[in-house]
Amino acid sequence: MIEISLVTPTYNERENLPLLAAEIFEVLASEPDIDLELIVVDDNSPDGTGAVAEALKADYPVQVVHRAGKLGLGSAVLEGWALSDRPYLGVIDADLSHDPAILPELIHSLREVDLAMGSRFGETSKVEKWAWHRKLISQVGVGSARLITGAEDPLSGYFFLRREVVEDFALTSTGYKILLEILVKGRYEKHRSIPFVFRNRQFSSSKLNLREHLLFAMQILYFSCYKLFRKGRG
Ligand SMILES: Nc1nc2c(ncn2[C@@H]2O[C@H](COP(=O)(O)OP(=O)(O)O)[C@@H](O)[C@H]2O)c(=O)[nH]1
Ligand SMILES: [Mg+2]
Repeated sequence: MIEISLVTPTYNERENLPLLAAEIFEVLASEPDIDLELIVVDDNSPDGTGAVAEALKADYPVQVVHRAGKLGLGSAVLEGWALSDRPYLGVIDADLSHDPAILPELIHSLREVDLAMGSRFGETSKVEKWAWHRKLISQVGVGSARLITGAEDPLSGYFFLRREVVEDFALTSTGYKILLEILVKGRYEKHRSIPFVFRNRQFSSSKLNLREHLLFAMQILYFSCYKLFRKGRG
């Protein structure tokens, strides 16, 4: 039995969250060896996502963390994981862009690897029509992060790991892209990338803004130095 806590951070995902939960548990209905609890971490969404999350408890194994205000995606994930004592942990966006169809493959991978990532850039991956500027930013960001980590999609927000991978260090990323920091600092030997179709959100809007992009540029610099320094010490 694989016991896993899957965190989904939410900020204004009232329409998306119930659809996500339904999709996840429908996919897992035919996977008797996976025992998954969904942990929703909501930052007091003005649209009432918090109450919608509470209502899911009637139908599914769901826990809900309510935080006072918008404190960032990365910190929401960490707070969700902190609530769990299960051996396996994961993250999925609530906006339906991360297709639950690959959940069984991602989760079963954890029998062989320490870290399993949904990848937007594999041979059979697909990213639905992105605006040109989003594509450009993504390509530059992914390109530099790939150089540092060697992973196919180091900025994916859809991934699973053995808890030991993140136990020994304090993650400092509170905003986006905690996977990058995990790849740089985490304790893992093997990782695997599984392609999926990245779907555009249908409801509400992205919270990725200029501030997050600048923060990310700083992180790339910092992690490059971190890696160089660690290598230098052997
Ligand atoms: N709890 C919490 N969730 C957030 C925050 N920012 C974004 N999210 C959630 O994180 C996921 C990814 O955010 P999204 O805006 O879709 O980012 P994008 O896909 O990179 O454009 C979604 O489920 C959001 O609701 C935040 O500050 N707090
Ligand atoms: Mg999104």
